[in-house]
Amino acid sequence: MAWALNTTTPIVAVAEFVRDHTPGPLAVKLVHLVKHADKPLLISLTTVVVLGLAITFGVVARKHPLYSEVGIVAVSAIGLVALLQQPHVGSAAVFAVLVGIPVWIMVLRALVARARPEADGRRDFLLIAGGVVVTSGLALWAGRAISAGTRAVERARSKLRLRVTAGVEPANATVAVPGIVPWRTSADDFYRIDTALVVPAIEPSSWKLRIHGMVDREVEITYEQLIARKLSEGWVTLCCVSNPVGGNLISNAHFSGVPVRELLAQAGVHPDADAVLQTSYDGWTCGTPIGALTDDRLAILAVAMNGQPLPLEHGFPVRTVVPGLYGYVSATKWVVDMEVTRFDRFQAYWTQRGWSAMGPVKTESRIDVPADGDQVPAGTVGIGGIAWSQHTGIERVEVQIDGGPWRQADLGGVPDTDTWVQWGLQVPLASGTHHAVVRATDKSGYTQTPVARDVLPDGATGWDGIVFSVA
Ligand SMILES: Nc1nc2c(c(=O)[nH]1)N[C@H]1C(S)=C(S)[C@@H](COP(=O)(O)O)O[C@H]1N2
Ligand SMILES: [Mo]
Repeated sequence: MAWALNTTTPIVAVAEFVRDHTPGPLAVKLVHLVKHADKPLLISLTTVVVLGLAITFGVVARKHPLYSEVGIVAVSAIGLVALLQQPHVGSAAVFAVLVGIPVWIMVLRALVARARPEADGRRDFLLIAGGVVVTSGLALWAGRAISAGTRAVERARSKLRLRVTAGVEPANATVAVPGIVPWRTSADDFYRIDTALVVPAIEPSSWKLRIHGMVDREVEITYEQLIARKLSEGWVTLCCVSNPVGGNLISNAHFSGVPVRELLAQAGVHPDADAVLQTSYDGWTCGTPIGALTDDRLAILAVAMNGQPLPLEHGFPVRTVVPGLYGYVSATKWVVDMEVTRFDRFQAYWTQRGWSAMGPVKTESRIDVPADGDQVPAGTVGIGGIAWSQHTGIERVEVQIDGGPWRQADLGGVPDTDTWVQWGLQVPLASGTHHAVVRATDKSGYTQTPVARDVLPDGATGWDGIVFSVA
């Protein structure tokens, strides 16, 4: 596949190898907490390590050429193993490593032989410079190849004209407390979580999805065939399982796509199957309960978000969206494969690292205003935020101030149960320090537990609280 040439490079492959072999809890820190900074960081670190090795081999080559040559072969072998573990190995990258080994060794031999024995300092310099040039060249080539691939796909994306809408926000979605996060999240502000060190660049014309496993007949569908079908649309609030209480790994947008249920029906799912193992173009996996993909909810192969083709970092050209489930068990970006199977037959990327196989979203609420630690003007104080219980719906939100009675907040409008809801209330408060906590009750009658639990293994619980002062 031609486009695979552009995104897989030896340096990135080694960095991804490191990522996948990092122990679970640390990997979460890397992927989820450092967020975007982890990606350039890991790639830069890998480059620095390779650079250090190149310099070391150069210096060692002067006295012990054999050691340095063995070192080069060993490091290149690690690079090759890392590359071959990638789901879409570009032949250019493999070629670069295979050709790189003899070239690097020959360059070192030539440098050692050419420099006059009495000019030791100069020879060291040449050997070190050689290593720096080799590594920098590799890193530069990697960077160029990646951005060329991304630009080509951005061009293809900008030419698409999809028959989708941006959706209309419910008239009363926004409550009268300024400072709450906007009800619709723009593509730019939408939270981003994934393991991809380099955003996959997939030409729509090369994309296809394969549905196989415990089915009567395999289904293969291209991008062109997918967007030619009738598209379903709706508002969905996506949430990350590693969103802590009060956190912002949650966003709401209008999505358009083809119901997964229709394609599964076409394939004919066997009655004893209970899971779909989804795989992304970059080899990430997740397991989704078949029930959530075949009932009447808006579980779709999404092609657009807020009326535009998906941004590359949110899964272009096609991702899965399933209301009511955390992203790590459902929302596969760059999805290319769905295997109908059973939960007792596989483990997916995060379940291998200690996270729960099942990931229904937990009912939660958050205070956006006042911000924790704020000082607000004297008089009536506006308190507000969001609450969510996707696919169950929010029935009631209550706020407790200074341990007093629970006061019911006003709720903003929602189109259905799949989105977050804004809440707000106005409270006259005396000057001084106050604390407030919030709790939501969902439409099943469940009221959020005050028991604080961490995000691992299946999502945080507890009440969000703030301390603020009134002037
Ligand atoms: N290919 C791929 N898809 C993925 C992930 C990933 O790492 N790789 N992360 C998942 C997780 S944990 C979440 S919370 C959502 C986040 O989607 P977003 O980045 O569009 O908000 O994507 C899901 N889909
Ligand atoms: Mo997530």
